[in-house]
Amino acid sequence: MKHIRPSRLLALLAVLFSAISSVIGQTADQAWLKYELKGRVHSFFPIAVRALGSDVVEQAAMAELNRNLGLLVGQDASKMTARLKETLSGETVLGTVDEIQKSFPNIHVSQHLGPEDFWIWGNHEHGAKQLLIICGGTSRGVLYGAFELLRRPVVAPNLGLPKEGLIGRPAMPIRWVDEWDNIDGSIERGYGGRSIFFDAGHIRTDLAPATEYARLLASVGINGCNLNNVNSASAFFTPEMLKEVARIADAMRPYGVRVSLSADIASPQKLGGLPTFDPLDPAVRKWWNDKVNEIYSLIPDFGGFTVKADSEGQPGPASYGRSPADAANTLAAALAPHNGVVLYRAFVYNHHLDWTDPKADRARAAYDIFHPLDGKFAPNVVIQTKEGPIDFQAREPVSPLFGGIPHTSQAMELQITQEYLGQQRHLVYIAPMWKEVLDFNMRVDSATTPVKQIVSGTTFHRQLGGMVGVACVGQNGWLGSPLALANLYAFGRLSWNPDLRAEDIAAEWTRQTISTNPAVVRIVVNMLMQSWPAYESYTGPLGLQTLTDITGSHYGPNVEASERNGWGQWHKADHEGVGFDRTVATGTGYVGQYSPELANIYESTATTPDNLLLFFHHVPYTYKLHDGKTVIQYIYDSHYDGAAQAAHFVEDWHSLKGKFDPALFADVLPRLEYQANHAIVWRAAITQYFLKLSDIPDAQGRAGHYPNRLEAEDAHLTGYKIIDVNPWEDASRGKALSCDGLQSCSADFNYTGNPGSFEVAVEYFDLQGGSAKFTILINGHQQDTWSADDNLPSRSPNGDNSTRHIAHNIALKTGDVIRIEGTPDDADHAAFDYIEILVRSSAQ
Ligand code: GCV
Repeated sequence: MKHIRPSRLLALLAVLFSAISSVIGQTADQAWLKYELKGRVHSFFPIAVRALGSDVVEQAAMAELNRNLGLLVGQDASKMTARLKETLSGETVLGTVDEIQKSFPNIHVSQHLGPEDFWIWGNHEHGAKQLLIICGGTSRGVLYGAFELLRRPVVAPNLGLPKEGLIGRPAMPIRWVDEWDNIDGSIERGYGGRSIFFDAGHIRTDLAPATEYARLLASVGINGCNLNNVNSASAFFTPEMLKEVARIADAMRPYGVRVSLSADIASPQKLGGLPTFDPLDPAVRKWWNDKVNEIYSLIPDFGGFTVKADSEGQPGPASYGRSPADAANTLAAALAPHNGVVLYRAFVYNHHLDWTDPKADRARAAYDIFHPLDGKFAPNVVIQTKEGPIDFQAREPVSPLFGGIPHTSQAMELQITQEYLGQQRHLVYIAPMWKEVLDFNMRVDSATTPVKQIVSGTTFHRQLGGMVGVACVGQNGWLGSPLALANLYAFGRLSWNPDLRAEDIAAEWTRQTISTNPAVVRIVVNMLMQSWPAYESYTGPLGLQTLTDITGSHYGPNVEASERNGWGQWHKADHEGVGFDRTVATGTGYVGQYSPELANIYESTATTPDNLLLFFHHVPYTYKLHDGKTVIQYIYDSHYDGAAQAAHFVEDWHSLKGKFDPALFADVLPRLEYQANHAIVWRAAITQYFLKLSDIPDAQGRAGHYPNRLEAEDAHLTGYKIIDVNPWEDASRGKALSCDGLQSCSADFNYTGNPGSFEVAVEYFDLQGGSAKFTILINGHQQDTWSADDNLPSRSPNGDNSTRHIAHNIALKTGDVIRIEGTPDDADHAAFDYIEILVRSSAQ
């Protein structure tokens, strides 16, 4: 961190303390920094905490420790009585290497601390002589050491401090989150409400949540935050806006989080009025130099730029026949004198590919474009590559680019926000996927070269490198769903130490966030660990990608949305078979982008792992996987297994009732119930789609057979019209009912089964643009009523918004009339698909 002027320091201190003391709407305590949780408070360190330096980050570290200690004794440590202090005597001292050495000349301080490293050492004495030191390479190291100390009793309750002290150092220098916030306060792919930074073209007045966010980030070692959407960046570069952005930098600085901005390559033309944005044009270079100088005059520790160019409609150097290296290096030259970096995204591809060309392949793009440029990038350029070659799908192979640019610094980009993974409405803990990628051996030059060592800079001896997580936090509990926060936590922990295990991180997070009760930890960790496999199973298994609506919501099932368009997410399913031939021998040649050992594995169906089979190969439905099961049967089975697993999450959560914060329990339960139901929507859509396409029945007789279902279009209708649902697979038999232009409509079903008490499930479409009302009546008597007021994507009935309401304990006898009455509201036409009469009672 650069030297900061005293006046600025005072301003920063004011920010820090106002953030801590004022009443804050959204706080880091709502995530995992819950010091009041049993098991978090401890007497691990003496309560008299002293920071040797006045640096704002060191002060933040001290404040954090006092916060925890304050809860230890039920009061603020700074307000404790002398007697109490005497009882809990000794001293915890914070400082940089220089500060500690100066104050404690007799203590041998480790000389090898990098700027973000820390050393925690205790003299193992008791009483007044007890001394605990948190020493950092710089004040940021001190801060990370403080958070380590606070986490330790939760993470490693039985471990004391080793005699020689505890050293901590991050595995990689770049540990950033990206926000895709727009200047109007909306967030691209954000599922946690509106921006904590921006609103209506300005920076928010109250930036306390930004400080709290920085605190949360720092607690897991994240040191950078790129604030704005890569798709709408230029508006942030006006002089007025940059002054406002400096306020965000001030708000986050106490926690060592440097801010950076996405840069639009066309800014010199769009904002500067130049006739060109050719990166090699001298006037363009000067514009960038001046702009960067202006930024650093306002934000001396500015991190740098993130660039999306020549991608999905964003302007780029290709307009002038220039390469990404030309563009990146122009920005890098402007940033270099200030120690700023360019994170140039490898997500560059043509989204107007010719789907009729068997050789066209989007997966090839990053490697085809960036591999030839290896070694041509300035030292402060980092190529930021998504973990897979397509776009954060349920499963993809690891991007071959990680092994393809050994002379270039690299960062791995991953998504914390669950764009293609259930958008935070589904529980999907992504750390196991990230771990698979980090541990994946690229076998560069036949050596052991796991991705984690490539992106940390170790393998190819690069100074720079790291991990970037697209977080898209908002005002609604950061990520909009309590359990989704495990992903933000895991991202930070893995970027600090990619050797950690996903299940251990899950346990750490659970203990800090939910409960330290071993039974709770076991069940929650199990749910988290099962969640990605379950999601993959009920969406797109075998490397098919998510099978969602890729041109729209990216949420519900829509198998053909990926086909016959230029976006290149094709899976090439037809009557005979499914999968994309990317082999060298007969396909697009993508396989050849991997090292020879990996290419050999992926080139053959026999050696390709089943879970990626259809990403690399086109095979008949009757092709047998390694365990002898056919591809088509696997598709059926995995969807039934995945949906069963999702139903299990509800039961697991129920089993935890009464064991922790009832508000958290009550918040999460309906989310899991929703997920279990949406998994059924997915299951029905994908299985009936492939059943129809392949014409091969499910050997277990499930796909296409729904014995408990009563189709809405078979009912006796009053007002309701039968409509075609698009895509057809998102509704039972492709049809549903819609109440168009009437005050209310109804559908009557004759019950012909045995008498008893049942659950009646109504599968309806909760459309945007209104809250329709539904009522269930039996023989004219109302049994249940509810509003379709969830916030699900789309205004047309489809798998995005297909959801269900379950009425419990409904007594039925043969001949009863079950009536579903729908009352539309505005654009929500009370559409529904079917009802199901279920014996199972889940009225828990
Ligand atoms: C910011 C996907 C997302 C886009 C995103 C893009 C990217 O295509 O759907 O919203 O744009 O990735 O990473 O640039």
